[in-house]
Amino acid sequence: MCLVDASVCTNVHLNERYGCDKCMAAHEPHLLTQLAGEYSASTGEIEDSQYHCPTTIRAHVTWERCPMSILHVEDIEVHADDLHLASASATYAEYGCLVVRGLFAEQAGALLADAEAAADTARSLFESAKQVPEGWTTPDGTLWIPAPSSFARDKQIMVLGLRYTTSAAFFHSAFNPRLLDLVEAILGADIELFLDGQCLYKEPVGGHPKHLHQDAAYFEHKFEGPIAALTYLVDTDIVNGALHVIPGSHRLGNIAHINTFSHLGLDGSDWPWERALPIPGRAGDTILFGVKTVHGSKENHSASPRPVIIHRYRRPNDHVVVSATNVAKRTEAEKRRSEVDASKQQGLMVRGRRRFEAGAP
Ligand SMILES: O=C(O)CCC(=O)C(=O)O
Repeated sequence: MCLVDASVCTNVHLNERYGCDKCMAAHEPHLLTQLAGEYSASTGEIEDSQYHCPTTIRAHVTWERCPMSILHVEDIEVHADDLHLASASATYAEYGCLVVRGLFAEQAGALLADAEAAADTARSLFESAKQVPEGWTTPDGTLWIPAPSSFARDKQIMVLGLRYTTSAAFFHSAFNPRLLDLVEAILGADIELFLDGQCLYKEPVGGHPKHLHQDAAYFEHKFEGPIAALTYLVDTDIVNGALHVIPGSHRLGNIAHINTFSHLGLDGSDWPWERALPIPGRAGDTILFGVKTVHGSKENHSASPRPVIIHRYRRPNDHVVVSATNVAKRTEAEKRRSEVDASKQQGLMVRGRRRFEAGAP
């Protein structure tokens, strides 16, 4: 484990760079992950003992490092019609997640119609599914994984072929002004889209679980990484697959993942579902979480599908350094982290401008 020695880094100021002696990386102090103590945004100082190097993968980290996991949804919840940007972004910074009730209440119906049309298309293309390392894909870009034995077919939908390039309603929803105001309060004035939108679709009566995980296992970033804004398109609860989060887990650095049925996930014995906070919600409710915030969702046991859409936003100077969907690919990708060409990763700007500096990648 690569820990930054507090005797060296206490009272480091925001605009200085701190080099970790193990991995030799230079880190902005405010990006070091706290294991204890507080980073004070007002003084720009780190005020306590040990800080974790963000580029190291940590093994044997369990939910017990995360005392904030035992919270109520109300502690991380705000309402879109009564949004106070400063306090909402402070809640997000503290817990690594935020529930915004009603943010897409007006658009949820149109988005659901497009999701269901995309699901019909995917099912109509089922016979042409081709095998890929993650499962199978149909020509519309839907990702399928093995179905439970109770299904009539051997494959189930996991990621639907609903993206910015296939649905105007979906693309348009990425520009939701209240969402972007909130993302701006968290990330700053310049914001780009990361990837082209995602729709996770749990089919009825046994649709897949997504094991607890950090998105950083799939796309680790150079800096703080994207904010995900996941929106329920139907009323969602424990029965049909509510998102679970572990508030405060974003402070634990990159945790080692294992291969699971639904790709990379945390070891269930270290990260039991019981320690995660389920977030029931109405169609149009949105949950924001960071790349290191532990989250996931159980099976859909209801008689109807459970789709969610996800927009991801990041600072334009940020980029992926490690990308993988299983442990073997991750191990290989970690060896090539310094070879990544950030200039090939530019997303569409949704706020502000892309800034170029001489010598910057
Ligand atoms: O479908 C869900 O509820 C979970 C989605 C998720 O965890 C992810 O995309 O990272």
